[in-house]
Parts: sequence; structure tokens; C-alpha cells
Amino acid sequence: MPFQAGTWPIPKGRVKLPEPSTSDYIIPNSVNASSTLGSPADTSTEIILESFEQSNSWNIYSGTGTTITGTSYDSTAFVDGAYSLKVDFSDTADSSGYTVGVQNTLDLTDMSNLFAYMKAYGDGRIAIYDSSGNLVTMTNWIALSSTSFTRLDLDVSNLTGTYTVRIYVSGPDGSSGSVWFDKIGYNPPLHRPEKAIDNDTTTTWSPASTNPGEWISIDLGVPTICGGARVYWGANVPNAYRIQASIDAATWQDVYVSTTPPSANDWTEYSWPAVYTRYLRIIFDDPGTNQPEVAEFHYYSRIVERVAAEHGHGSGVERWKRGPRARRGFKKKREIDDDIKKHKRKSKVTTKELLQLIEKLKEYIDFKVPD
Ligand SMILES: [Ca+2]
Repeated sequence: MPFQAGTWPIPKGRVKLPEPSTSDYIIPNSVNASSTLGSPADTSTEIILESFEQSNSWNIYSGTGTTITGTSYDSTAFVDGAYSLKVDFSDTADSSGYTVGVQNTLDLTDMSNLFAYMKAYGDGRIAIYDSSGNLVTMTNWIALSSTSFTRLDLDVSNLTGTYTVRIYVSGPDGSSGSVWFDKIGYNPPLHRPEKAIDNDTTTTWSPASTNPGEWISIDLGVPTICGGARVYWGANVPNAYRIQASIDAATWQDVYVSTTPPSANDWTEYSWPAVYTRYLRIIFDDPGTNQPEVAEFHYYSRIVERVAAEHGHGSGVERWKRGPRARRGFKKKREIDDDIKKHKRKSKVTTKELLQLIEKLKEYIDFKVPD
């Protein structure tokens, strides 16, 4: 009897998977989480102006981005602590029509966004150029305030590789002749869910909070017979957590419950009576003092077991326990086969005989599925 998608749960012991070896664990292709530490809304991971400033790349550009050499500017007038910079071009003969800003070459891989705070007259932009100098993407036109800092954001989550990043304001006011830059940076999504399936134990996912109920889930792609998982925990581990399975990512069933912390910075292997599932998730009942770190989250399944579950005999997989019950099951199956043979030889089969056969068959099917 094949497994049907959506049937749940699979009776305990119905499919017994062999003990997995390390190479049997599968890295899922898709992952999701309740929240992520260091998401773009969290500015705690910002880099600061200093990183740009170090390359000494404060410049005044023409409107087309060409650096104008010999133009007077002041790149040393830091204000507001260490994070702001005033670019003063009041002694520039004609400041109108110029673009003033900062540029740097950055590897945008693994960055979610770039942002800058600016205070100036004019239109501020963050622009990304490829190695040939072609514009790749930029923020929409934003009017800046000359009295308070305006934040500009640019999504760079789809860009991998090295690009020229230019943060600038165009058409500065000639009378004031200054632009203030503050907190130019990016939010590296260091703990995004994908970090739990990148096969790198040094990169981790963490939830945004230490509230109970935060979770990370993996998608096995298709409903799969799954009998275990292997998790590499980072430095922060939960006090209590569960591993759950689901066919539809809506209704979850516990497959493993733990009320003790796993080992930090190490693999922990989990096993349970195999279930038919598409999703697995770890949910924190007691996350502990700090956000737990899941460095890797892999699952255990083997295609042969899936085939066996779907196609039954001939797969070489033990589908139910050996012992007296199983022997009685085989005996019952032989009886049924004999009855069918017997009936085939007869020209007519009575309703009573047919019902008897169905009863035997039902009994056998019930028998096949141990508790
Ligand atoms: Ca990782």
C-alpha cells in the first residue's frame, strides 16, 4: 500500500531507516525562519564612514561621475563624533552642477542593503556600477533636507561580486557649499536563514529575539520519508527546543523534544521513527539568554527508502518488524493467495466467498501496519 501525500502521521515503526552515516545527511535547498538577527531594519551591524574614508576617495564629480581633479574640498571636517563628515566646497568657483560624494569598491556578496544618511541641499543617490562603469542600480530620486539627516536605502541583495559604490548628492547649494554625510554603511545579513544550509559551520542563522517560539524550517522539496536530522549548533544554544515535521508547513508534529541544551560548536544527530514529511523545523521553547545559533541544519532520508515506501516489495527494505506477528502476517498473505487461486479456477464465485476474501484482506492490511 503506497504512502499518500498528506496522510499523517505514519504509524510508528512502519518504515525503518538504516543507521545513517555522515554522508547520508542531505543539505536542503530551501530554508525559512520566523525572524533573523541583523535584518535590514537593525542598524547595529552598520559599517561606518571610516571604511569609505580610509580609501581616501572623497571627491567631487562632474554630473556624469568623472572625478574633477584640482577642485577644492575638505575631507577632514568630522562632526557628530566619528561618524559624520562635512565636505566643504565653498571655495569652489562654481559649485552648482557638480556631484559630490564618496565612492568605494565593495564586494556586495552577502550584503542585503546599502544605506547612507545625508544632510544637504540636492538629490541624494546611492548608485552601483559594474567594472565597466555601467550603472547597475540606484536609489530613486530623493529630496534631501538641509537641516536633518535623510536616510537613503538601496537593496543590493541580488548582487554578488565587486562593484563600485557611489553615494552622492547632486546639485548642492552654492551658497552653503557643504554636504554632510553620516553613517554610510550596509547591513550584512550575517544571520539570515540561508546561512544554516550553506554547508559552512562558521556561518549561522539566529532569530531576532530571545522570545520562545522563534523557529527555522527546511524544505525537503517533496514529501519524503525522513528519519533524522543533523544540526551544527553555534556558540549560543537553546535550553529547550523541539524538532517538528509537517507536510504543508502549516500543521506541525513533534518528532523530537529536548529540554536540555545541545553541545555548542558541534554536530548533534537526531533520529526518530521515520515520518512522511516535506518540512522540518526547529522551534525554541526556551532559547536561553542569547539568540541560539544554528550553523547547519541537514536531514536524513534516503531515496531508496522513499521508493520502498511508495512501491513496496522488491526494494530490499524491511517494512515491518520480524517476529511471530510478521510470520502470522505472511501466513495470512499465503492464505489469501491460495483463496484467490482457488476462486480463479472456479467459474463462479459466490457473494459469500467474495465477502470472506475481502474480510481476510482487510485483516491482512490491518495486520501489516504495526503500532
Ligand atoms: Ca552555515
